[in-house]
Amino acid sequence: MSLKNQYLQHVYDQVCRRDPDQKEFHQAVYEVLQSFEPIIRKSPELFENGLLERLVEPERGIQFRVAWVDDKGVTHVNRGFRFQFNSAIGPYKGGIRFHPSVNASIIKFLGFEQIFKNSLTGLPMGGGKGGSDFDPKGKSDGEIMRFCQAFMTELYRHIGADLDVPAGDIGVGAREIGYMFGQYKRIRNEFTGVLTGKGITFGGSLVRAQATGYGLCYFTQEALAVMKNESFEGKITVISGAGNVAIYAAEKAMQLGAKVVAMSDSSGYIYDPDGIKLDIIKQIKEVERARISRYVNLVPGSEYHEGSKKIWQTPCKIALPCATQNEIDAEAAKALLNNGVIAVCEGANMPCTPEAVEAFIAAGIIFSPGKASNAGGVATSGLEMCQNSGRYCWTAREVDEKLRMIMINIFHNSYNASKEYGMEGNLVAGANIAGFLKVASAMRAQGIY
Ligand code: NDP
Ligand code: 2IT
Repeated sequence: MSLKNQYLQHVYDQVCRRDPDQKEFHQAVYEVLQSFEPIIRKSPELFENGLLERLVEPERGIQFRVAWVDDKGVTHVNRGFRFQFNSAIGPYKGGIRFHPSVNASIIKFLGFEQIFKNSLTGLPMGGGKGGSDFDPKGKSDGEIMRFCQAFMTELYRHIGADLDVPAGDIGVGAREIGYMFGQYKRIRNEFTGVLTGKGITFGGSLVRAQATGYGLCYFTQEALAVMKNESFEGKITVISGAGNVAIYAAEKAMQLGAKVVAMSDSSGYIYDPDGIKLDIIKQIKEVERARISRYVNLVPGSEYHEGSKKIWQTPCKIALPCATQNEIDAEAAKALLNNGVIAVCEGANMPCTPEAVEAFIAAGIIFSPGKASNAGGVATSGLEMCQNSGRYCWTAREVDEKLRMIMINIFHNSYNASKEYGMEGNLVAGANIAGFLKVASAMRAQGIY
Protein backbone atom coordinates (compact mmCIF):
# COMPACT_ATOMS: atom_id res chain seq x y z
CA MET A 1 0.00 0.00 0.00
CA SER A 2 1.35 3.44 -0.76
CA LEU A 3 0.54 6.90 0.54
CA LYS A 4 0.97 10.06 -1.54
CA ASN A 5 2.75 11.99 1.20
CA GLN A 6 6.35 10.97 1.89
CA TYR A 7 6.24 11.61 5.63
CA LEU A 8 3.02 9.59 6.05
CA GLN A 9 4.57 6.77 4.01
CA HIS A 10 7.66 6.87 6.24
CA VAL A 11 5.53 6.54 9.39
CA TYR A 12 3.55 3.68 7.85
CA ASP A 13 6.72 1.86 6.70
CA GLN A 14 8.16 2.11 10.19
CA VAL A 15 5.00 0.56 11.67
CA CYS A 16 5.20 -2.34 9.20
CA ARG A 17 8.92 -2.83 9.77
CA ARG A 18 8.57 -2.93 13.54
CA ASP A 19 5.84 -5.57 13.59
CA PRO A 20 5.79 -7.22 10.17
CA ASP A 21 3.15 -9.80 11.13
CA GLN A 22 0.52 -7.40 12.50
CA LYS A 23 -1.58 -7.02 9.36
CA GLU A 24 -4.81 -5.86 11.03
CA PHE A 25 -2.84 -3.17 12.87
CA HIS A 26 -1.18 -2.07 9.62
CA GLN A 27 -4.62 -1.87 7.98
CA ALA A 28 -6.04 0.35 10.73
CA VAL A 29 -2.99 2.65 10.72
CA TYR A 30 -3.03 2.96 6.94
CA GLU A 31 -6.70 3.88 6.89
CA VAL A 32 -6.10 6.69 9.39
CA LEU A 33 -2.86 8.01 7.86
CA GLN A 34 -4.35 8.31 4.39
CA SER A 35 -6.84 10.85 5.76
CA PHE A 36 -4.13 13.13 7.10
CA GLU A 37 -2.75 14.58 3.90
CA PRO A 38 -5.03 17.65 3.89
CA ILE A 39 -4.20 18.36 7.57
CA ILE A 40 -0.49 18.26 6.83
CA ARG A 41 -1.04 20.94 4.20
CA LYS A 42 -3.29 23.08 6.39
CA SER A 43 -1.69 22.67 9.84
CA PRO A 44 1.84 21.26 9.51
CA GLU A 45 2.66 22.35 13.06
CA LEU A 46 0.41 19.57 14.40
CA PHE A 47 2.94 17.01 13.20
CA GLU A 48 6.02 18.52 14.83
CA ASN A 49 8.08 16.61 17.40
CA GLY A 50 7.31 13.18 16.01
CA LEU A 51 3.64 13.40 16.94
CA LEU A 52 2.57 10.73 14.44
CA GLU A 53 5.44 8.42 15.31
CA ARG A 54 4.30 8.66 18.93
CA LEU A 55 0.62 8.23 18.08
CA VAL A 56 1.16 4.88 16.29
CA GLU A 57 3.16 3.43 19.18
CA PRO A 58 1.12 2.26 22.21
CA GLU A 59 2.11 4.00 25.44
CA ARG A 60 2.19 0.58 27.10
CA GLY A 61 1.44 -3.03 26.18
CA ILE A 62 0.95 -5.85 28.65
CA GLN A 63 0.94 -9.54 27.78
CA PHE A 64 0.30 -12.16 30.43
CA ARG A 65 -0.37 -15.82 31.09
CA VAL A 66 -3.88 -16.85 32.11
CA ALA A 67 -4.00 -20.35 33.62
CA TRP A 68 -7.36 -21.84 34.58
CA VAL A 69 -8.89 -25.25 35.35
CA ASP A 70 -11.85 -26.67 33.41
CA ASP A 71 -14.74 -28.72 34.81
CA LYS A 72 -12.82 -31.97 34.31
CA GLY A 73 -9.83 -30.72 36.31
CA VAL A 74 -7.66 -30.10 33.24
CA THR A 75 -5.41 -27.02 33.31
CA HIS A 76 -5.44 -24.66 30.31
CA VAL A 77 -3.15 -21.75 29.49
CA ASN A 78 -4.35 -18.75 27.49
CA ARG A 79 -2.70 -15.47 26.63
CA GLY A 80 -4.03 -12.14 27.93
CA PHE A 81 -3.34 -8.66 26.52
CA ARG A 82 -3.97 -5.03 27.37
CA PHE A 83 -2.67 -2.30 25.08
CA GLN A 84 -2.86 1.14 26.70
CA PHE A 85 -2.57 3.11 23.53
CA ASN A 86 -3.07 6.78 24.28
CA SER A 87 -3.98 8.75 27.42
CA ALA A 88 -3.73 12.29 26.02
CA ILE A 89 -7.40 13.17 26.59
CA GLY A 90 -8.37 10.86 29.46
CA PRO A 91 -7.85 7.49 31.13
CA TYR A 92 -7.39 4.55 28.74
CA LYS A 93 -10.82 3.21 27.77
CA GLY A 94 -11.87 0.31 25.58
CA GLY A 95 -13.26 -3.19 25.56
CA ILE A 96 -11.94 -6.67 26.22
CA ARG A 97 -12.35 -9.35 23.55
CA PHE A 98 -12.40 -13.10 24.19
CA HIS A 99 -12.06 -14.96 20.88
CA PRO A 100 -9.61 -17.63 19.65
CA SER A 101 -8.38 -15.25 16.91
CA VAL A 102 -7.12 -12.66 19.44
CA ASN A 103 -3.44 -11.72 19.14
CA ALA A 104 -1.35 -8.56 19.49
CA SER A 105 -2.26 -7.38 15.99
CA ILE A 106 -6.02 -7.55 16.63
CA ILE A 107 -5.80 -5.84 20.02
CA LYS A 108 -3.50 -3.11 18.67
CA PHE A 109 -5.79 -2.37 15.71
CA LEU A 110 -8.74 -2.11 18.08
CA GLY A 111 -6.79 0.04 20.58
CA PHE A 112 -5.61 2.38 17.84
CA GLU A 113 -9.14 2.84 16.46
CA GLN A 114 -10.38 3.47 19.98
CA ILE A 115 -8.22 6.62 20.33
CA PHE A 116 -10.13 8.43 17.57
CA LYS A 117 -13.51 6.92 18.43
CA ASN A 118 -13.29 8.01 22.04
CA SER A 119 -12.18 11.48 20.98
CA LEU A 120 -15.22 11.74 18.67
CA THR A 121 -17.62 11.06 21.57
CA GLY A 122 -16.60 14.41 23.08
CA LEU A 123 -15.98 12.71 26.44
CA PRO A 124 -12.58 12.63 28.20
CA MET A 125 -11.44 9.09 27.39
CA GLY A 126 -8.12 7.84 26.03
CA GLY A 127 -7.76 4.70 23.90
CA GLY A 128 -7.02 1.13 24.98
CA LYS A 129 -8.06 -2.45 24.28
CA GLY A 130 -7.52 -5.88 25.78
CA GLY A 131 -8.46 -9.48 25.36
CA SER A 132 -7.52 -13.12 25.29
CA ASP A 133 -7.40 -16.00 22.82
CA PHE A 134 -9.77 -17.86 25.19
CA ASP A 135 -12.78 -19.32 23.33
CA PRO A 136 -15.96 -18.93 25.42
CA LYS A 137 -17.98 -21.19 23.07
CA GLY A 138 -19.13 -24.41 24.71
CA LYS A 139 -17.76 -23.47 28.14
CA SER A 140 -19.86 -23.95 31.28
CA ASP A 141 -20.78 -21.00 33.46
CA GLY A 142 -18.27 -22.20 36.07
CA GLU A 143 -15.49 -22.33 33.49
CA ILE A 144 -16.31 -18.81 32.29
CA MET A 145 -16.21 -17.58 35.89
CA ARG A 146 -12.86 -19.22 36.63
CA PHE A 147 -11.36 -17.89 33.42
CA CYS A 148 -12.57 -14.33 34.13
CA GLN A 149 -11.20 -14.52 37.68
CA ALA A 150 -7.82 -15.77 36.43
CA PHE A 151 -7.73 -13.03 33.77
CA MET A 152 -8.47 -10.30 36.32
CA THR A 153 -5.99 -11.73 38.84
CA GLU A 154 -3.26 -10.36 36.57
CA LEU A 155 -5.06 -7.45 34.89
CA TYR A 156 -6.12 -5.76 38.15
CA ARG A 157 -2.64 -4.34 38.78
CA HIS A 158 -2.70 -2.41 35.49
CA ILE A 159 -6.17 -0.82 35.58
CA GLY A 160 -8.24 1.54 37.75
CA ALA A 161 -11.18 3.94 37.61
CA ASP A 162 -8.85 6.90 36.83
CA LEU A 163 -6.23 4.88 34.95
CA ASP A 164 -7.75 2.35 32.54
CA VAL A 165 -11.40 1.30 32.39
CA PRO A 166 -12.13 -1.85 30.33
CA ALA A 167 -15.58 -2.97 29.10
CA GLY A 168 -17.06 -5.66 26.81
CA ASP A 169 -16.44 -6.60 23.20
CA ILE A 170 -16.75 -9.90 21.27
CA GLY A 171 -17.23 -12.73 23.76
CA VAL A 172 -17.44 -10.38 26.75
CA GLY A 173 -20.89 -9.27 27.90
CA ALA A 174 -22.61 -8.56 31.21
CA ARG A 175 -21.86 -12.04 32.61
CA GLU A 176 -18.11 -11.79 32.04
CA ILE A 177 -17.94 -8.15 33.24
CA GLY A 178 -19.74 -9.24 36.44
CA TYR A 179 -17.18 -11.98 37.17
CA MET A 180 -14.24 -9.68 36.40
CA PHE A 181 -15.69 -6.86 38.51
CA GLY A 182 -16.22 -9.24 41.45
CA GLN A 183 -12.61 -10.40 41.27
CA TYR A 184 -11.24 -6.85 41.02
CA LYS A 185 -13.33 -5.79 44.03
CA ARG A 186 -12.09 -8.73 46.11
CA ILE A 187 -8.43 -8.25 45.26
CA ARG A 188 -8.39 -4.45 45.65
CA ASN A 189 -10.93 -4.33 48.46
CA GLU A 190 -12.63 -1.36 46.83
CA PHE A 191 -15.88 -0.71 44.92
CA THR A 192 -15.06 1.63 42.04
CA GLY A 193 -16.13 2.18 38.45
CA VAL A 194 -13.15 0.22 37.11
CA LEU A 195 -15.20 -1.56 34.44
CA THR A 196 -18.21 -0.44 32.42
CA GLY A 197 -21.07 -2.55 31.14
CA LYS A 198 -21.68 -3.69 34.71
CA GLY A 199 -25.02 -5.14 35.85
CA ILE A 200 -27.65 -2.54 36.70
CA THR A 201 -27.70 -3.66 40.35
CA PHE A 202 -24.01 -2.84 40.91
CA GLY A 203 -23.26 0.40 39.12
CA GLY A 204 -24.09 -0.36 35.50
CA SER A 205 -25.81 2.26 33.36
CA LEU A 206 -29.26 1.81 31.93
CA VAL A 207 -29.11 1.57 28.10
CA ARG A 208 -25.39 0.51 28.02
CA ALA A 209 -26.41 -2.95 26.74
CA GLN A 210 -28.40 -1.38 23.90
CA ALA A 211 -26.06 1.55 23.30
CA THR A 212 -23.83 0.42 20.43
CA GLY A 213 -26.71 -0.85 18.30
CA TYR A 214 -29.05 2.02 19.14
CA GLY A 215 -26.26 4.55 18.59
CA LEU A 216 -25.47 3.01 15.20
CA CYS A 217 -29.07 3.56 14.14
CA TYR A 218 -29.21 7.14 15.48
CA PHE A 219 -26.08 7.90 13.48
CA THR A 220 -27.41 6.18 10.34
CA GLN A 221 -30.76 7.94 10.66
CA GLU A 222 -29.03 11.34 10.75
CA ALA A 223 -26.73 10.46 7.84
CA LEU A 224 -29.69 9.26 5.74
CA ALA A 225 -31.63 12.46 6.45
CA VAL A 226 -28.77 14.91 5.84
CA MET A 227 -26.95 13.23 2.97
CA LYS A 228 -29.80 11.52 1.07
CA ASN A 229 -33.02 13.03 2.37
CA GLU A 230 -34.00 9.46 3.33
CA SER A 231 -34.93 7.45 6.45
CA PHE A 232 -35.15 3.86 7.73
CA GLU A 233 -38.88 3.82 6.99
CA GLY A 234 -39.76 0.80 4.83
CA LYS A 235 -36.12 0.01 3.97
CA ILE A 236 -34.99 -3.60 3.62
CA THR A 237 -32.04 -3.92 5.99
CA VAL A 238 -29.40 -6.62 6.46
CA ILE A 239 -27.47 -6.88 9.73
CA SER A 240 -24.58 -9.30 10.20
CA GLY A 241 -23.89 -10.89 13.58
CA ALA A 242 -26.36 -11.85 16.26
CA GLY A 243 -24.48 -10.58 19.30
CA ASN A 244 -24.82 -7.51 21.46
CA VAL A 245 -24.35 -4.94 18.71
CA ALA A 246 -26.40 -6.72 16.03
CA ILE A 247 -29.40 -7.47 18.26
CA TYR A 248 -29.87 -3.89 19.44
CA ALA A 249 -29.13 -2.45 16.00
CA ALA A 250 -31.94 -4.65 14.70
CA GLU A 251 -34.25 -3.56 17.53
CA LYS A 252 -33.74 0.16 16.89
CA ALA A 253 -33.78 -0.18 13.08
CA MET A 254 -37.17 -1.89 13.36
CA GLN A 255 -38.46 0.79 15.74
CA LEU A 256 -37.44 3.36 13.11
CA GLY A 257 -39.46 1.52 10.45
CA ALA A 258 -36.88 -0.73 8.75
CA LYS A 259 -37.59 -4.30 7.71
CA VAL A 260 -34.64 -6.41 8.87
CA VAL A 261 -34.57 -9.57 6.72
CA ALA A 262 -31.22 -11.23 7.47
CA MET A 263 -28.86 -11.80 10.45
CA SER A 264 -25.92 -14.17 10.98
CA ASP A 265 -23.43 -15.82 13.28
CA SER A 266 -20.01 -17.20 12.40
CA SER A 267 -21.56 -20.40 10.96
CA GLY A 268 -24.15 -18.98 8.57
CA TYR A 269 -27.06 -16.60 8.09
CA ILE A 270 -30.84 -16.66 8.27
CA TYR A 271 -33.19 -14.98 5.83
CA ASP A 272 -36.76 -14.18 6.82
CA PRO A 273 -38.69 -12.41 4.04
CA ASP A 274 -41.42 -11.40 6.53
CA GLY A 275 -38.91 -9.61 8.77
CA ILE A 276 -36.79 -11.17 11.54
CA LYS A 277 -38.62 -11.94 14.81
CA LEU A 278 -36.20 -10.40 17.27
CA ASP A 279 -37.69 -12.03 20.39
CA ILE A 280 -36.75 -15.40 18.87
CA ILE A 281 -33.19 -14.26 18.10
CA LYS A 282 -32.86 -12.99 21.67
CA GLN A 283 -34.13 -16.29 23.04
CA ILE A 284 -31.64 -18.28 20.91
CA LYS A 285 -28.62 -16.01 21.46
CA GLU A 286 -29.07 -14.39 24.87
CA VAL A 287 -30.84 -17.18 26.77
CA GLU A 288 -29.93 -20.50 25.09
CA ARG A 289 -26.52 -19.30 23.74
CA ALA A 290 -27.25 -21.54 20.72
CA ARG A 291 -26.59 -21.28 16.97
CA ILE A 292 -28.64 -18.99 14.75
CA SER A 293 -29.59 -21.94 12.51
CA ARG A 294 -32.15 -22.85 15.20
CA TYR A 295 -34.28 -19.94 13.97
CA VAL A 296 -35.60 -21.94 10.99
CA ASN A 297 -37.01 -24.61 13.35
CA LEU A 298 -38.99 -21.92 15.14
CA VAL A 299 -40.10 -19.69 12.25
CA PRO A 300 -41.80 -21.32 9.24
CA GLY A 301 -40.97 -19.68 5.91
CA SER A 302 -37.46 -18.61 6.97
CA GLU A 303 -34.23 -19.97 5.45
CA TYR A 304 -30.79 -20.86 6.81
CA HIS A 305 -27.68 -20.65 4.62
CA GLU A 306 -24.32 -22.08 5.66
CA GLY A 307 -21.43 -19.57 5.47
CA SER A 308 -21.74 -16.14 7.07
CA LYS A 309 -20.12 -14.07 4.28
CA LYS A 310 -22.91 -14.90 1.83
CA ILE A 311 -25.30 -12.71 3.84
CA TRP A 312 -24.14 -9.74 1.71
CA GLN A 313 -25.67 -11.28 -1.41
CA THR A 314 -29.11 -10.54 0.11
CA PRO A 315 -30.65 -7.49 -1.65
CA CYS A 316 -31.03 -4.55 0.76
CA LYS A 317 -31.05 -0.75 0.90
CA ILE A 318 -29.25 -0.50 4.24
CA ALA A 319 -26.41 -2.77 5.41
CA LEU A 320 -25.16 -2.74 9.00
CA PRO A 321 -22.14 -5.05 9.46
CA CYS A 322 -22.10 -5.85 13.19
CA ALA A 323 -20.03 -9.06 13.52
CA THR A 324 -16.27 -8.71 13.07
CA GLN A 325 -13.33 -7.26 11.10
CA ASN A 326 -12.99 -7.72 7.33
CA GLU A 327 -16.37 -9.42 6.88
CA ILE A 328 -17.23 -7.29 3.78
CA ASP A 329 -14.62 -7.73 1.03
CA ALA A 330 -14.55 -6.40 -2.55
CA GLU A 331 -16.88 -9.16 -3.77
CA ALA A 332 -19.45 -8.54 -1.03
CA ALA A 333 -19.25 -4.79 -1.66
CA LYS A 334 -19.91 -5.34 -5.35
CA ALA A 335 -22.96 -7.47 -4.59
CA LEU A 336 -24.33 -4.84 -2.19
CA LEU A 337 -23.82 -2.05 -4.75
CA ASN A 338 -25.33 -4.10 -7.60
CA ASN A 339 -28.38 -4.68 -5.41
CA GLY A 340 -28.83 -0.93 -4.86
CA VAL A 341 -27.58 -0.40 -1.29
CA ILE A 342 -27.74 3.29 -0.25
CA ALA A 343 -26.00 3.13 3.14
CA VAL A 344 -23.37 0.90 4.72
CA CYS A 345 -22.76 1.91 8.32
CA GLU A 346 -20.27 -0.08 10.38
CA GLY A 347 -21.43 -1.40 13.76
CA ALA A 348 -18.41 -3.70 14.11
CA ASN A 349 -14.82 -2.45 14.16
CA MET A 350 -13.28 -2.40 10.65
CA PRO A 351 -15.77 -4.88 9.13
CA CYS A 352 -15.07 -3.58 5.59
CA THR A 353 -11.77 -4.27 3.82
CA PRO A 354 -9.95 -1.26 2.26
CA GLU A 355 -11.12 -2.41 -1.20
CA ALA A 356 -14.76 -2.50 -0.04
CA VAL A 357 -14.49 0.96 1.54
CA GLU A 358 -13.00 2.34 -1.66
CA ALA A 359 -15.85 0.87 -3.71
CA PHE A 360 -18.52 2.38 -1.43
CA ILE A 361 -16.92 5.83 -1.43
CA ALA A 362 -16.43 5.75 -5.22
CA ALA A 363 -20.11 4.83 -5.66
CA GLY A 364 -21.20 7.86 -3.62
CA ILE A 365 -23.34 5.92 -1.14
CA ILE A 366 -23.30 6.69 2.58
CA PHE A 367 -20.40 4.86 4.17
CA SER A 368 -19.53 5.40 7.82
CA PRO A 369 -16.50 3.91 9.60
CA GLY A 370 -16.99 2.04 12.87
CA LYS A 371 -15.02 4.60 14.86
CA ALA A 372 -17.84 7.08 14.14
CA SER A 373 -20.99 4.97 13.86
CA ASN A 374 -20.29 2.42 16.61
CA ALA A 375 -19.08 4.99 19.16
CA GLY A 376 -22.39 4.84 21.06
CA GLY A 377 -21.17 1.89 23.12
CA VAL A 378 -18.09 3.57 24.50
CA ALA A 379 -19.94 6.90 24.76
CA THR A 380 -22.46 5.27 27.08
CA SER A 381 -19.56 3.66 28.95
CA GLY A 382 -18.37 7.24 29.45
CA LEU A 383 -21.82 8.09 30.79
CA GLU A 384 -21.57 5.08 33.12
CA MET A 385 -18.24 6.45 34.43
CA CYS A 386 -19.92 9.82 35.03
CA GLN A 387 -22.74 8.21 36.99
CA ASN A 388 -20.29 6.07 39.01
CA SER A 389 -18.11 8.99 40.04
CA GLY A 390 -21.17 11.06 40.92
CA ARG A 391 -22.67 8.07 42.83
CA TYR A 392 -25.84 8.65 40.85
CA CYS A 393 -28.10 6.87 38.31
CA TRP A 394 -29.83 8.51 35.38
CA THR A 395 -33.10 7.17 33.98
CA ALA A 396 -33.15 5.16 30.75
CA ARG A 397 -34.75 8.10 29.00
CA GLU A 398 -31.98 10.47 30.14
CA VAL A 399 -29.19 8.13 29.01
CA ASP A 400 -30.88 7.35 25.69
CA GLU A 401 -31.33 11.06 24.92
CA LYS A 402 -27.68 11.83 25.74
CA LEU A 403 -26.62 8.91 23.53
CA ARG A 404 -28.78 10.14 20.65
CA MET A 405 -27.34 13.65 20.87
CA ILE A 406 -23.76 12.32 21.02
CA MET A 407 -24.33 10.24 17.84
CA ILE A 408 -25.90 13.17 16.00
CA ASN A 409 -22.92 15.32 16.99
CA ILE A 410 -20.44 12.67 15.84
CA PHE A 411 -22.15 12.57 12.46
CA HIS A 412 -22.08 16.36 12.06
CA ASN A 413 -18.50 16.73 13.29
CA SER A 414 -17.35 14.04 10.83
CA TYR A 415 -19.44 15.40 7.95
CA ASN A 416 -18.34 18.99 8.58
CA ALA A 417 -14.67 17.95 8.76
CA SER A 418 -15.07 16.13 5.43
CA LYS A 419 -16.37 19.39 3.91
CA GLU A 420 -13.79 21.62 5.56
CA TYR A 421 -10.92 19.47 4.28
CA GLY A 422 -12.27 19.23 0.73
CA MET A 423 -13.70 15.69 0.75
CA GLU A 424 -17.40 16.33 1.23
CA GLY A 425 -19.32 13.21 2.23
CA ASN A 426 -16.20 11.12 2.88
CA LEU A 427 -17.01 10.17 6.48
CA VAL A 428 -13.85 8.05 6.79
CA ALA A 429 -11.65 11.10 6.29
CA GLY A 430 -14.03 13.31 8.30
CA ALA A 431 -14.08 11.01 11.34
CA ASN A 432 -10.31 10.46 11.29
CA ILE A 433 -9.63 14.19 11.06
CA ALA A 434 -12.20 15.26 13.66
CA GLY A 435 -11.02 12.55 16.08
CA PHE A 436 -7.34 13.33 15.51
CA LEU A 437 -7.44 17.12 15.96
CA LYS A 438 -8.43 16.96 19.63
CA VAL A 439 -5.90 14.23 20.49
CA ALA A 440 -3.11 16.05 18.63
CA SER A 441 -3.85 19.30 20.42
CA ALA A 442 -3.78 17.54 23.82
CA MET A 443 -0.54 15.69 23.01
CA ARG A 444 1.17 18.92 21.92
CA ALA A 445 0.12 20.70 25.11
CA GLN A 446 1.52 17.93 27.30
CA GLY A 447 5.05 17.89 25.86
CA ILE A 448 7.00 15.05 24.28
CA TYR A 449 6.24 11.72 25.94
P1 NDP B 1 -20.73 -10.51 20.50
O1 NDP B 1 -19.74 -11.49 21.01
O2 NDP B 1 -21.91 -10.16 21.34
O3 NDP B 1 -21.28 -10.95 19.08
C1 NDP B 1 -20.40 -11.16 18.01
C2 NDP B 1 -21.20 -11.66 16.82
O4 NDP B 1 -20.36 -11.66 15.67
C3 NDP B 1 -21.67 -13.08 17.00
O5 NDP B 1 -22.87 -13.27 16.29
C4 NDP B 1 -20.53 -13.88 16.38
O6 NDP B 1 -20.90 -15.18 15.93
C5 NDP B 1 -20.15 -13.01 15.22
N1 NDP B 1 -18.72 -13.21 14.94
C6 NDP B 1 -17.69 -13.04 15.80
N2 NDP B 1 -16.53 -13.36 15.22
C7 NDP B 1 -16.82 -13.74 13.98
C8 NDP B 1 -16.06 -14.18 12.88
N3 NDP B 1 -14.71 -14.31 12.97
N4 NDP B 1 -16.72 -14.47 11.73
C9 NDP B 1 -18.06 -14.32 11.64
N5 NDP B 1 -18.85 -13.91 12.65
C10 NDP B 1 -18.24 -13.62 13.80
O7 NDP B 1 -19.87 -9.19 20.18
P2 NDP B 1 -20.39 -7.70 19.97
O8 NDP B 1 -21.74 -7.69 19.36
O9 NDP B 1 -20.15 -6.96 21.22
O10 NDP B 1 -19.30 -7.14 18.92
C11 NDP B 1 -19.52 -7.19 17.51
C12 NDP B 1 -18.61 -6.17 16.84
O11 NDP B 1 -18.93 -4.85 17.32
C13 NDP B 1 -17.11 -6.34 17.08
O12 NDP B 1 -16.41 -5.89 15.95
C14 NDP B 1 -16.86 -5.37 18.23
O13 NDP B 1 -15.49 -4.98 18.27
C15 NDP B 1 -17.76 -4.23 17.85
N6 NDP B 1 -18.15 -3.31 18.90
C16 NDP B 1 -18.71 -3.74 20.07
C17 NDP B 1 -19.11 -2.83 21.02
C18 NDP B 1 -19.78 -3.25 22.29
O14 NDP B 1 -20.14 -2.37 23.07
N7 NDP B 1 -19.99 -4.53 22.55
C19 NDP B 1 -18.91 -1.39 20.83
C20 NDP B 1 -18.39 -1.03 19.53
C21 NDP B 1 -18.02 -1.97 18.63
P3 NDP B 1 -20.50 -16.48 16.80
O15 NDP B 1 -21.37 -16.41 18.01
O16 NDP B 1 -20.80 -17.62 15.90
O17 NDP B 1 -19.05 -16.33 17.12
O1 2IT C 1 -15.16 -1.19 20.43
C1 2IT C 1 -15.70 -0.58 21.37
O2 2IT C 1 -15.88 0.64 21.33
C2 2IT C 1 -16.15 -1.35 22.53
N1 2IT C 1 -16.01 -2.57 22.53
C3 2IT C 1 -16.76 -0.66 23.72
C4 2IT C 1 -15.69 -0.11 24.60
C5 2IT C 1 -16.16 0.48 25.91
O3 2IT C 1 -15.28 0.85 26.69
O4 2IT C 1 -17.36 0.57 26.18
